Amino acid sequence: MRRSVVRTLIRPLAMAAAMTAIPLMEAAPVAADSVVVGGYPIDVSQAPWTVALTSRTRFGGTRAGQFCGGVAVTRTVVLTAAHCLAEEVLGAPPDRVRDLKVITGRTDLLGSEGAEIAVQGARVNPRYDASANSGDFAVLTLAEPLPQSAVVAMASSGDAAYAPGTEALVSGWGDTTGNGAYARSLHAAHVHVLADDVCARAYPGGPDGTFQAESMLCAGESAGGPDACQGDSGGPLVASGRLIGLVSWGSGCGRPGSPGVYTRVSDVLRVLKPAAAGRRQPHRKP
Ligand code: 4AZ
Repeated sequence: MRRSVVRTLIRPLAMAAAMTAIPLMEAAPVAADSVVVGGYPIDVSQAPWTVALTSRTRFGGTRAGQFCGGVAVTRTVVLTAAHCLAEEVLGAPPDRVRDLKVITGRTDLLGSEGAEIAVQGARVNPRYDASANSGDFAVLTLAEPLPQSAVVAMASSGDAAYAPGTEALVSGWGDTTGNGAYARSLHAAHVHVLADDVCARAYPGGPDGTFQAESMLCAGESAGGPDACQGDSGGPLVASGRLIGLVSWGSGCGRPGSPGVYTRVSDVLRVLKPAAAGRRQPHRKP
């Protein structure tokens, strides 16, 4: 039986830190029954689309201000989770956080490789529902372009990469233990895409949250183990060389029967497409 624990939903690193200051009875046992989140260190060149979302003024410099992940989908566009940009996290709307940056091409957050690029604009999905945690994505525009080699293609709906059983890689600088051990160096874990009915049975509603197949997918291992965790939010889940998910939520980390839940990237495309199509229309003279 799954223990009833405080939800670890919608809590990027900053919110988790804020919450540990609150002596919630249920807060302590989070992930105490989980195995170690079974990832391994990688070099950023193995998942070059992975970026760190940072603000040193808000989160301090010990981990270069990293508080969420993100993924480059064009040379100037990074996707992240909507919940990463919530006012409870940033303390202000994202356009008021002056040093909001992405770090690209850097394995060790405290190293100097790669580049730090300012976020010029941030748009939270207008259909994001924080209470259901659905539509959990935001679009960041960068002040300078990334190299094309840092960009990953998004998988459209119907792409075979979404098929249950597909092996996928999730990457980020989040918690590697489920107990607040945030990584300084980039980590990754192999997980398998799970069938929607498996995800719906894992998260049928109630305190652990509700799985919604239209806007979410879930991935993990039936024995538990490898999984995304706090601080990885907004980061990429890539299968067959294409982006299928953004780290979004889950009950604990790496627990058997509680797979990681991801924003479904085909739904991101569905929401973004009307805007992109609008921009492509030629200007007509009256
Ligand atoms: C979080 O709080 C979080 N195990 C992210 C991913 C998962 C759980 C929690 C998935 O940001």
